[in-house]
Amino acid sequence: MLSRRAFLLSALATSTVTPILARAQTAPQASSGANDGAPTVLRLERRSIEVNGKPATVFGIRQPDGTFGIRTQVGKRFRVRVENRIDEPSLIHWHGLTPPWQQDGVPGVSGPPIPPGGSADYDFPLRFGGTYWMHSHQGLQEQLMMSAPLIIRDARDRADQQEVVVMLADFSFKPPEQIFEELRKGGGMPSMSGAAPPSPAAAEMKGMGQGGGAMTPMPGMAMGGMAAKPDLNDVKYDAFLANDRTLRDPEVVKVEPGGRVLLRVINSSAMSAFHVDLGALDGELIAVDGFRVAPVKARRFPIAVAQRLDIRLAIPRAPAAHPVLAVLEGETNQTGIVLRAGQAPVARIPDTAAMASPALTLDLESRLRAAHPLKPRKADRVHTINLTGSMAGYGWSINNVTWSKDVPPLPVAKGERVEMVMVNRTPMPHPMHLHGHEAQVVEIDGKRFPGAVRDTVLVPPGRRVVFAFDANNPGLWAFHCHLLYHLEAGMFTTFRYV
Ligand SMILES: [Cu+2]
Repeated sequence: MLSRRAFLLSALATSTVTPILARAQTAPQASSGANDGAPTVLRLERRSIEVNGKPATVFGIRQPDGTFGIRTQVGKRFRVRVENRIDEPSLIHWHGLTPPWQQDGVPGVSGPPIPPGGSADYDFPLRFGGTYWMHSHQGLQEQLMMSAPLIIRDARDRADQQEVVVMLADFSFKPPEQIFEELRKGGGMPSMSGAAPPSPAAAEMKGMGQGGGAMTPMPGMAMGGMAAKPDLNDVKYDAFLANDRTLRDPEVVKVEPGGRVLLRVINSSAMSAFHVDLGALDGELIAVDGFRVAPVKARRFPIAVAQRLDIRLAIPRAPAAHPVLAVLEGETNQTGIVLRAGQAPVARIPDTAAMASPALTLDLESRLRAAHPLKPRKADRVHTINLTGSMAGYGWSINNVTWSKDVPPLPVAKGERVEMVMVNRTPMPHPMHLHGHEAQVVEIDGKRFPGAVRDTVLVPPGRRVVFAFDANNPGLWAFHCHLLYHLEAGMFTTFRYV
């Protein structure tokens, strides 16, 4: 046994054939006649875990045999039936995939949520492989771990390479609704959300952006007359989990001395960014958000909320325990797993690091180069996306507009090369997530370069980052900050084309 969370190669292709039950949110064209077995069933359930010795009830997305999420193969169809076995509506988003828009899993945008006891069917081709994940886009369910890995194997996966999935999460014993309520109340200052003009502080941030490249916000460092610290970690969590566990009782994965490991790190946290710390091991980053990059060697890698890192490791021949840690940005809290090569003792690892991890920067992002970039092309359409809002009243918005169903979608036309120019006018970093398209980072602070193809990019305070994509998947799509409580507060918008 690799671990209790290890993926079992599930019976994806069974001999039983069941008809696809059409549902409103299943695109008619998706129901092809292709007959490669029954759909994989994913059940949305409540489950119990133990966090530092205390019981907790969270959600889970599991197959009937207990497998968390899905591991499948590129080129196959994504044929899935989601069964809602919790007592509230839910809907699952296939984070990073490019399904027909009705199957994207965003309630109120892609379709209605699945009622308790109901189910929904999905069927679309898997055009590319990599490390993805799935999570509820309904309310605050993601905070309660309504999420799971979604691994699509491809030619990168080698027979002589052991796959290890590390799913990071932030955990609180407080109900998410209470967390949000407390953020909203925080200090009782008036709300800055809605159509309020940019605050002087925001204007100041803009000025700061000019020197932003050289000015890495560090904990405790004064930032242009703003608060002494950048705003990191709005929520004080009780624990940080790696595959459901803390470092008091970490997952220990047996690996081959001298063997190769492919680490698939998924940051499924609601609000927390980390630096992945490989200790004495040299890692080779080969993909971000599922897409290949020119390999980057390092022992520490930043990972923002919702991002993924594929890291190749060569395990030394000598028996040893190799912790793979994730240190919370701006703090010392850490979580992780242990790779155990041979009969090595596994020492207790403290759940705080000796030194605080710095705030995430764009240093790595600016070095990443897509292995398969978009074709160079002039943008046909440019949307400026000012990230706006403030901690006061916990109002977060895009272009000073707080999301509601009445906000018109951004216009896009089919076939266009679109650029989203994201400018952060707040003192908080925002991991921005674009749905349904292969997006590429093509500019940071005015410098053009063929950066990573990815679905989620961090925009730190005062910085400007440009996402380019080809409008090749018509529909109504979400585009938002992936910090759960920012999203809930209204840092969300849509774009549409036919
Ligand atoms: Cu945000």
